[in-house]
Amino acid sequence: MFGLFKKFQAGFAKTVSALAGKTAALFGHKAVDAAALAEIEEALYSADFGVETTGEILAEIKTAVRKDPGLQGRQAAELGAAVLARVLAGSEGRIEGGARPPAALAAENTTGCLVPPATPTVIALIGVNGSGKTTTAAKLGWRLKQEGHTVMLAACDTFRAAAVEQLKAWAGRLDLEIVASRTGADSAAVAFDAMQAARVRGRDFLLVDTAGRLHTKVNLMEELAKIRRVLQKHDPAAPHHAWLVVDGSLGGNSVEQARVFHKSFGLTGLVVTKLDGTSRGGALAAIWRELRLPIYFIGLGEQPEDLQPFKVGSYARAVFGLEDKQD
Ligand SMILES: Nc1nc2c(ncn2[C@@H]2O[C@H](COP(=O)(O)OP(=O)(O)O)[C@@H](O)[C@H]2O)c(=O)[nH]1
Ligand SMILES: [Mg+2]
Repeated sequence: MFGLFKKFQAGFAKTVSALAGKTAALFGHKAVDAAALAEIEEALYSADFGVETTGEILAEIKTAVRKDPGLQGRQAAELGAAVLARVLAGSEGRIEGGARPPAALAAENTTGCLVPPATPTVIALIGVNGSGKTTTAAKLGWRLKQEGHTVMLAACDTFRAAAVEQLKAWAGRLDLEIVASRTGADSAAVAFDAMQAARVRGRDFLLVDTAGRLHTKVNLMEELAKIRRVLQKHDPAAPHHAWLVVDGSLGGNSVEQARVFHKSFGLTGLVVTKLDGTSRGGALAAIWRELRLPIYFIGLGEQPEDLQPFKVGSYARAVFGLEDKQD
C-alpha cells in the first residue's frame, strides 16, 4: 500500500507543486491569512478543480480560519483533502467479474455434452486519438494477468496505420494473448473473432482497443456501434464495460469530450490518463461532478505499473501534498 501511495504522490507531483508553489502557506506551518486564502483559491483554479469544488474547499477553510485565526497551512491542506474526498465519494470504479464459473473449467460434463464456454468480461476502451487507449489496454491486461486472470486483447483500431503493430508489440513485451488483423480490416470482424477466441479458450477478460478518430465524426460512432453489435451476438450483455479513455492533461476540456462520448455511446466509466505530465490533476473532480461516471483507473506514467486503480482517499491526500492516512 505504501508503495502505491508513493506512486500517487510522484504521479501528481506537478499538480502538487502547482498548488504548493503558489501557496507556501498551504504546506507550511504559517497561519492562513487573507493573502494565503487568495493564493489557495488561485492554485485550485489553475489545477482545474472547477468552480464548485474550489468554492467548497475555500468555504470550509475560511470557516475554520474564522473559528481559529491561528489555523496553519497544513491543517488547511487536511481540510481541503477531506472536502475533495467528500466531493469524489462514490467515484471509485471497481471491476466485477473475471471469475469463471467452475463448470467452464471442465471440458465435458457427465453426459458427455460440451459445456458451453464461459463468456469473458468484455471491456471496450474508447476515446479520441492519442488519449491512451492502446497503452491502457496493454497496461490493464498486464495488471489483470498479475492478479491471476486470463486476458485477451482485441486490436480493433484497424484505421490508424501501425495501431495494430503497436498493440502487438505491447502484447509481445507483456506476454499477452492478442487477436489482430491488419490495418484497413473490418474492426467489427476483429471484435467478433476475438470474442469467439476468448470464449472458446475460456478467457476471463477481453480488452477491446478501438480507433479514435474525432468524436464529432459520425463514422467512428457507427464503427463503435457495430463493434458492440457483434460482441452482443456472443453475449447480449457485452461489452460489460465501455470506458472512455480521456487525457487528463486536457483539464476542463476532458469534461466536454466525456460528455459527447457518453451521449453518443453510453459510457460505463472512465480511465483518466497522463495525470503525471500535468499540473491540472484537479480535472478528475470536475469530470466526476458533471458526469457521475466512475473512474476505474488513472494513468500516472508510461510503464505498465503506472496504470493504477483510482482511490479517492489517496488521490485527495496526494494532490494536497499530504502523506497517506494509516487507517
Ligand atoms: N506520461 C504518460 N503518458 C501516457 C499515459 N497514457 C498514455 N500515454 C502516452 O500517450 C501516447 C498515446 O497513447 P496511445 O495508447 O497510443 O493512445 P491511443 O491513440 O488512444 O491509443 C503514448 O505515447 C503513450 O505512451 C500516461 O498515463 N502517462
Ligand atoms: Mg491506439
